[in-house]
Amino acid sequence: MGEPVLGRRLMALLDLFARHSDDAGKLTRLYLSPAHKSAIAELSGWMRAAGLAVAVDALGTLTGRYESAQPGAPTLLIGSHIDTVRDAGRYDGALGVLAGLVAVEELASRSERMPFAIEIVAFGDEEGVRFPTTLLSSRALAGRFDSACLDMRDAQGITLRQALVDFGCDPEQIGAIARRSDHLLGYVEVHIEQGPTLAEARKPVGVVTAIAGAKRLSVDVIGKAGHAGTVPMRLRRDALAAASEMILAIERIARAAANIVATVGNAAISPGAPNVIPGKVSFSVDLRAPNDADRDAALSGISQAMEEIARKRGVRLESQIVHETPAVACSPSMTECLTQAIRRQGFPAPMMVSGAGHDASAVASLCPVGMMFVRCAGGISHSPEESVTTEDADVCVRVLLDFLRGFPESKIRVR
Ligand code: HGY
Ligand code: MN
Ligand code: MN
Repeated sequence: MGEPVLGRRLMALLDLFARHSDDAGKLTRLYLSPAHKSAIAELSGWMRAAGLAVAVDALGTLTGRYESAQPGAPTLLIGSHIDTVRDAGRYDGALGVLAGLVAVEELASRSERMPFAIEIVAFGDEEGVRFPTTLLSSRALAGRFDSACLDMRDAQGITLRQALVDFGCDPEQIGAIARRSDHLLGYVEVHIEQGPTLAEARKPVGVVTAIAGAKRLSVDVIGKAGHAGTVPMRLRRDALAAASEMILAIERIARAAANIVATVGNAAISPGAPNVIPGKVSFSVDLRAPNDADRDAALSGISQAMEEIARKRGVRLESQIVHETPAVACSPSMTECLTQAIRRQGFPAPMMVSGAGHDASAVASLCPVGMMFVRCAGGISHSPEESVTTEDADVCVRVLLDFLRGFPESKIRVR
């Protein structure tokens, strides 16, 4: 295998891109934050330098368009997200956007045009860390933006609507983001696996056949605050003790099921003083399964258990579903094209189901989606220890180029 020139370029861009963070000393890039703003400014410059036409939509999604040799040709989208979790790794999301950019840079350097246009898409909200929902930008692209989200507030009480205005976007233009499916060939997302399968199998890339569905709950447990020194234990309605029992019940129910994962990743205690019995606890529940029926069965068990605990402890339970993404199958033809490109590049193409959610889940309602996973060390992700090798970065760009050059003429028609 020759010098990993394309891999080196991709890793260099990823290292530069990782500087755009809202937290000193670690990588946190929240939706519509100053880091998001500076990230799309730098990415726009790289896109323009490669000859792409750049645009930012009303939700802050950045796109870079590389025209086809044929006017009016359909468009292939290549994208992922550029927001991150808190104290994140630098490859989750950004890898898929920048791998697409490096591939188009290579085409442009050879003045090579495809029989379709290519648009690199950098979605601003996939993680759903800042606002209590997720996939905002990709759902809007698919014409499924829920305007009720505009009134959602972040931890500082800022509404999505205000955050968009502060970012320089016009919420009134969100409806214009939706794409027409008849001009799209499909959407390809290159993403780190975020699991150990490829690392254990010693394979650089894999092909995703399906993406697990997810439901997110926002749970409030309302008890009664009181003096830590004077309220007898038998008279307490301790919101934190009740929430803790609920969280252990959630873990027990998920462990008992074969293919369920449940996570309580966020919790807030109020009033939050060491000498005050907690009056209210709010926590998130992230619930996933490869199929929606199993996930919903687990959700029903969890809801019953929480209600029983609330009754027993005399606290009030308020639980609402704040986000739902159905399990999604990737397009068999896009999957086949990716598989063939991987094999032409001389690598095995293991088929995989993604336990992590991705923008492809939202875009799948708009056009055929395909996903390629890239090995990450130990499967570690959502952590600064997340890492990818230059050689695997090189493989993913070369496979992407092969996929583009080998995209079957028969599929290149305006649907
Ligand atoms: O949570 C997820 O699965 C994705 O990383 N946002
Ligand atoms: Mn991701
Ligand atoms: Mn992620």
